[in-house]
Amino acid sequence: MADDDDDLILSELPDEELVPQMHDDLYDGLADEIVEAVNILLERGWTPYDILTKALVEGMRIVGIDFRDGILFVPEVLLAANAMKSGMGILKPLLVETGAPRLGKMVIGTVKGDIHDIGKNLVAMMMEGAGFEIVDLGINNPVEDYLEALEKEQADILGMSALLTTTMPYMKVVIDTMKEKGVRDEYIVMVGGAPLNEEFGKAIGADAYCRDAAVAVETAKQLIARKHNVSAAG
Ligand code: B1M
Repeated sequence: MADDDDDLILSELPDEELVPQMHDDLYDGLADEIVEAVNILLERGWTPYDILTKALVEGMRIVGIDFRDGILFVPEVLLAANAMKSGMGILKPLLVETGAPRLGKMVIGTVKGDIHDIGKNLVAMMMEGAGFEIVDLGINNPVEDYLEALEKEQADILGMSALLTTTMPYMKVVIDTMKEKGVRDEYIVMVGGAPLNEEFGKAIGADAYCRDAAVAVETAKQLIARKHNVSAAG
């Protein structure tokens, strides 16, 4: 945001100044600075989750407000997204534990017509860290891609992400198609994305709406446990 930041030495800033500086650097799409600051916070003993939520996700929230208000435009937001991804790249191996017993398998992807993937990537990352196996279909997925992957991967969970009010209704298309093909009850369906809410999740017939990545992990654990209990009882 400011030009007089050129001679700023990030490592000399205390946490309470470094974090707002990261929000500014994310806003300005400065990937190298974000990488440097993430490493500084890690060295200072911050948990990867706190860095993710307090520095990166919060910074992106601010970007979103100015994007909405017409202060930032697509090219600038793409740079911010790129900087966010650079930071997430460092945190990913730290969030994704190895050797944990697999809790279940999730196919996840952003729906047709929608290319937003940061939130979906975060959910995938956190789910993997919690012990789920993830098959990430990326962005812009038609119903056929979801159905094919669910069957091929023998997945337990379908996760769908949508960030646009114009693409979120496509989630219902996917769920309705699953019903038509008689496979809806074979899978847990979880949905998320900024414009969704609990009510929408219920209305389209999803098993759960997840407000954020942490909620997605907790919800998945609960629904998987319930599914296993039901199959054991049956
Ligand atoms: Co777009 N965009 N964008 N954008 N963009 C929004 C979504 C918008 C709200 C901005 C605004 O106006 N304030 C607005 C949508 C308005 C609406 O529909 N009502 C918007 C628009 C309009 C557009 C375009 C149409 C702009 C244009 O071209 N004129 C265009 C559409 C392109 C398309 O998809 N067809 C567009 C393009 C882009 C960029 C490409 C520039 C870029 C995306 C880059 C990328 O993703 N690789 C972009 C970005 C970055 C945003 C904002 C600023 C940030 C989104 C983000 O990454 N948030 C966004 C504003 C905002 O949301 N504040 C905006 C951070 C992320 C961590 O949060 O994705 O919500 P989120 O994910 C959370 C939860 O929602 C949840 O957990 C995540 C982690 O906690 N969650 C799930 C998400 N998915 C889940 C799936 C689950 C569970 C939980 O499954 C189980």
